Amino acid sequence: MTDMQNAILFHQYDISPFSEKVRVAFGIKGLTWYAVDQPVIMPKPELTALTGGYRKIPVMQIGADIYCDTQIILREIEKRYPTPSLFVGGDKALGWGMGLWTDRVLFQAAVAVIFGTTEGFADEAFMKDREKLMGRPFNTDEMRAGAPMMMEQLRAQLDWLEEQLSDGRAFLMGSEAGIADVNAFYNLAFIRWIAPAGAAVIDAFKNVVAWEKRIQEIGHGDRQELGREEALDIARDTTSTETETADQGEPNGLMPGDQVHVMADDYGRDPIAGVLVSSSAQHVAIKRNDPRVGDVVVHFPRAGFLVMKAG
Ligand SMILES: N[C@@H](CCC(=O)N[C@@H](CS)C(=O)NCC(=O)O)C(=O)O
Repeated sequence: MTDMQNAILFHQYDISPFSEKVRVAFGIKGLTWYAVDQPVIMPKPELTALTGGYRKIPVMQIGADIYCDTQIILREIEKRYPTPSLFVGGDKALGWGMGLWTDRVLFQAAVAVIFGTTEGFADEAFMKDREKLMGRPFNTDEMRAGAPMMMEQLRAQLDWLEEQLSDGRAFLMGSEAGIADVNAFYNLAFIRWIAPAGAAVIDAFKNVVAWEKRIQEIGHGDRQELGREEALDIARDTTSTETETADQGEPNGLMPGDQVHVMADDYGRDPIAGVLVSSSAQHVAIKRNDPRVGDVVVHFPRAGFLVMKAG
C-alpha cells in the first residue's frame, strides 16, 4: 500500500471532456497516474463515498485527499510536480481566468453543437440524469433549433484560437504547451469524438487543426488502471496530508474547525458538508467522515464555488 499512498488516482471516464483536460496536463508533465473508471450517470456510490456527494467527473484522489473540479486538480498537480510548469510564455495566472471562459462559455457552445446536431448519443437514462444535474429539462428539440446559432458562437471562439496561433507559434502561449492549451483543447476533442457537424466548423481553422495534432502528440503520460474498491481501500488506509491553516484574509471570517457547506455555483450544486481544515483565495479543504473510507479531506477551488457556514 505504501507505494500507492502518493499515487495519482484519477476518477474519470474516457468520453469525459473535463477528464481530457487533465489527461493532457498529465501528458505535459509526463506523470504516471491511475485511471479509476466511474459511471457516466448516477448512482456513483464509490465516488460519493470519497467526495461526500460531489458527483461530477473528474475527481483526483491522492491517499485520503480528494480534489473536486479540474481547477483544483491542476493547481495540485502544478504544486506537487512543478516542472515542466503549466504556466508558459508570459502566463503567470491568467490561465486560471481563461478556464472560466473555456469551461463555461466555450463548453456550453460545444455541448449545444453536440446535442443539437447529433442523434442517438443521449439515451433516456442519460437525459434524465443530466436534467437532474442541470436543474432544467434536457430539451432536444430546443437544442436542434438553437444549433445554427450555437455553431456561430463556436466559430467566433475558435477564431480567437486561430488568431492567437497565426504567428506560427506551436502552442497558445508560445513554444511550450500549458494551461491555456489544456483549457481550450478538451472542448474541441469532445466535439470531434461525437459531432461531425461541429468537427467541420473546427476544420475551417487550419492553425487550430495543426495545433490539435501537436496536443494529441503530447499524449496522456503513463496511464495505469485501478479498480474503484482498491481506490477506496487506499483512502481508508491513508491519512490526509493537509494541515490546519487559518486564512488571514478570509472575507467572511471562516476559521478551521467551522462546520461548512461547499457547493458549485453553476450546476451539480449538491452542498458538501464538512469541517474546515484550511482555505485561501484559491482553495477550501474540508474534513468529512464516511463509513467506507473513514476521515478524508475534500478540496475545492474557490472561484466558482460557494462556501457557507452551517447553522
Ligand atoms: N467544473 C467542473 C466541471 C466538470 C463536469 O461538468 N464534468 C462532466 C463530465 S465531463 C460531468 O460531471 N457530468 C456529469 C457526470 O459525469 O455525472 C470541472 O472543471 O471539473
